[in-house]
Amino acid sequence: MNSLRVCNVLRKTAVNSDLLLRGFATSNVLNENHKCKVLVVGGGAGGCAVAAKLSSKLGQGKVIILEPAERHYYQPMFTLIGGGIKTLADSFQPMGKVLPTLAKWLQDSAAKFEPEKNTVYTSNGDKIEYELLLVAVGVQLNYDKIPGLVEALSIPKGKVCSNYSPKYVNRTFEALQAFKAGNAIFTFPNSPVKCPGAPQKILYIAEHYLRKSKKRQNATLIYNTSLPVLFGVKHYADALWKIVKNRNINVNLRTNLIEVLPGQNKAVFQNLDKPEEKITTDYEFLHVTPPMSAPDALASCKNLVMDTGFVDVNKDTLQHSKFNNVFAIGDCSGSPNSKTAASVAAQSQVVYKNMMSVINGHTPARIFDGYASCPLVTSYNTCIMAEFDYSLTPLETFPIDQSKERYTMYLMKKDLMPPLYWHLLLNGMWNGPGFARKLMHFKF
Ligand code: FAD
Ligand code: UQ1
Repeated sequence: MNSLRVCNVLRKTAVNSDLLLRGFATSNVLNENHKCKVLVVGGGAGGCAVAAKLSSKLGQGKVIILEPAERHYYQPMFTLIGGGIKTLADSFQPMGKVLPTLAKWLQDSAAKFEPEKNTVYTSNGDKIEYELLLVAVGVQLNYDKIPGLVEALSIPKGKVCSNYSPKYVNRTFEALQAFKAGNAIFTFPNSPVKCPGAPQKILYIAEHYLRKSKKRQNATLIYNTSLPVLFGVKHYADALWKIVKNRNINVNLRTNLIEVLPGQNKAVFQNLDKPEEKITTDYEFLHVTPPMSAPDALASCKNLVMDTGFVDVNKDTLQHSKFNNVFAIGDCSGSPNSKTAASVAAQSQVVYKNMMSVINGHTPARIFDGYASCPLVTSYNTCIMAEFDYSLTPLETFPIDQSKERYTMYLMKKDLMPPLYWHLLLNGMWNGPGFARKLMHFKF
């Protein structure tokens, strides 16, 4: 057990013991001071990938990863768990198993960023001084912002579910199986979201599930989205509109969930274009995508973030606009790309190369093109593989029309992406399909 773990044990003991509490409270003996070349805050997809690259270049002990979680989840699998295609146990690894061994893991969370002093304070009161900082804290799920939702999600075997959290994702397939007849409603919130395709992937999987289980004729499927469009990229939105029409799914744009009444099985929506207009709908199944935001600890450091709370970076280099020694990756970045693990893959090489440039006294030169990919699962055997850039122009890897539903793309999502994530991305060896795209488009 290292000294940090000993300290953590002592800290927990101190909470329970008056004697210890009084003994330690007057001194700082429990708080540690750490110094490092690079501090990576967050050991999710982006933090882990870049920490792997940096620590293998810089060597043992140069990189600290600050990450509180015991488990690292492969979140893109949550969609398939909701459809009963994978299990929760398939979706995670112990954090200690995925973080790079050459980096030092502090199992704690960032409570306060002080970029002017190159310092981060942790929730346990430790101080970490760095030369370079990578912010990779992802997004925060704000289930509590919708009155009645947390209560609805706490009802055992209830009708309300959400693929977005490992705490709730198992409820989705249970609720689908229990569904008999009535309204099945799927929501998209009035906030930035990670994987903006995921709220409708579960809609299509559920629709197919209801057909397979002969319950479809008793169900009314409703997709209520806060957005003014079905999908942000027209090429794929055109294909998705055909699907919802053919499969008799009701889509309500600019319609935002504002309250759940679990006792009455009713959901209240607001028309975002006419805020005084509220619509209350009965549900027998309700899949909620929660409002999301930048994590509080990050958003409260006004010098680091934009008005939205996300890190204020140059969208090309992902370097902070004020602090040259600070970078961001992934969902917490304010760069205007869709928040996906596929973007993280493409960003990871840009961020790594640009951080190494700063370390070597050069100006960052690598450019991120805004690449994002969203495998839009449309049934138990089809998927539209959406890929696009900052300008929302398709940037497709394969020399075929990817707006078509395909079995091959479904297999890629289900069977190829998980090992690619665990073995390549997290070890710093997957920079997205840019290379394959160039190769294939040249070849054909
Ligand atoms: P995360 O992977 O979320 O990691 C953030 C880490 O920061 C976490 O480990 C967290 O514990 C840690 N952290 C938080 N606060 C602090 C703090 N204060 N101090 C220290 N650490 C902190 N992407 C795709 O490309 N394809 C898909 O098909 C896809 N489907 C998805 C489906 C669902 C249902 C969901 C939820 C996501 C999906 N995504 C998909 C999105 C993808 O999972 C994210 O974009 C990706 O995980 C972002 O990586 P990240 O490192 O930015 O954040
Ligand atoms: C991808 O690179 C990636 O990162 C690991 C994902 O996250 C799981 C994806 O879902 C997708 C689709 C990509 C893009 C890869 C290809 C081959 C299109």
